[in-house]
Formats: sequence, C-alpha cells, structure tokens
Amino acid sequence: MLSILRKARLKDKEMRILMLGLDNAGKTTIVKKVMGEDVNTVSPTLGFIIKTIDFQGYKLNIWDVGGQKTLRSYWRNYFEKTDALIWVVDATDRLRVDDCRRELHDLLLEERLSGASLLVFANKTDVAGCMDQEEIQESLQLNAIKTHVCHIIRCSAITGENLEQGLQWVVEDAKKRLFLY
Ligand SMILES: Nc1nc2c(ncn2[C@@H]2O[C@H](COP(=O)(O)OP(=O)(O)OP(=O)(O)O)[C@@H](O)[C@H]2O)c(=O)[nH]1
Ligand SMILES: [Mg+2]
Repeated sequence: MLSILRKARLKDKEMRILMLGLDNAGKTTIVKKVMGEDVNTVSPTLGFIIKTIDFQGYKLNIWDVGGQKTLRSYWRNYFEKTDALIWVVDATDRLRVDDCRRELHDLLLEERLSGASLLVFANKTDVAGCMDQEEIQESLQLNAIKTHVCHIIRCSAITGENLEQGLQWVVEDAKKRLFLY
C-alpha cells in the first residue's frame, strides 16, 4: 500500500525528502544555498523548516529538521511518507563522527523509512584538512548498510559544490524505483 502511494506521488513528480544529521552539519545552509538564499545568516534549527524546490520538473518537499541532541527524539515525527533520506555529515567534525554513525544506523532501523533511499552529503569539504569521502564512508560504515540504497557525495554548502549533483542522484534513484514496482 505504501509503495503504491509512493508511486502515485512520484508520478505527480512530487517527492518528500527528509534531511537529517547532527546539529551544525550544515543542513539549513545546504537548503538555503540550493534556494539561492543568503547563506551567511543561518542559525540552529529548533523545530523544522519545509522548503519546496523545483528541480528538473520535480517538486522536492525538503524537511529540514534540527539536529541538536535534545531535538533528536522528535525526528520520528517526520518519518512518515519519506521518499528519500538525506544525511548530512560535517566533514570537519572528527570528534563526533562516532556519534554520527550511531545516529545514522539507528535511523535505518526505523520501519517507516525502509523504502527510502539514502544520500549522504559529506559537507564542508571546502575546509582544508577535513575528512575525505573515503574516511567518512569508513567511519560511518556505509558499506555495512544493506537495507537501503546508499550513495555518498562530497559537497560544500558555502561554495555550492555538488549540491545539485546530490539532488540529481535522489531524483534519478526515485525514477528508477518508479519502474521497479
Ligand atoms: N565552511 C563551511 N561551513 C559550513 C558549510 N555548511 C555549513 N557551514 C557552517 O556550519 C554552521 C552550521 O550550519 P547549519 O546549516 O545551521 O547546520 P544545521 O545542520 O542546519 O544545524 P541544526 O539546525 O542545529 O541541526 C554554520 O555556521 C554554517 O555557516 C560548508 O559547506 N562549509
Ligand atoms: Mg538547521
């Protein structure tokens, strides 16, 4: 039933994307940059923000949810009807990479997210000395993920590098699934 509804929405060229990750990862900055808004005025998200982006003929409803520790228990309120999950990682934050892995793997156990594909944005790669894609892939144990289609891409919300390529993957992957059912 869920897959039928999902398919119907995809046919309408509309997708619901849930964007999560630890606080300070750059989720809100990514959304702002994609929308062409000023990225110098972001502040921590205390609830959630929904932004609709028109992307290659698709209407992407992006749910950007605050990642502070005290807010993470609310993430579950946003799982319903998610077509794709975007997990944003701060590539400069080596100290919390274990935290980041735990939160991600916990999330993937959630049944309501079982049909969603996963894009990992390795963000802030404009910063010298940050973790590279391979290091993040290892630290987050992305290769161990068997339950979801998973793709990692390095990006920068400040320069805009690879943001569109990331969304492109999400849309392409959704299109592929449309023909699977
Ligand atoms: N250098 C650099 N800084 C970034 C990048 N993306 C975000 N930042 C900075 O990181 C800080 C946090 O960004 P936010 O977008 O608020 O992070 P968030 O993930 O939305 O955080 P919460 O809302 O608390 O969950 C801000 O000071 C941004 O300017 C990036 O790609 N490169
Ligand atoms: Mg935010």
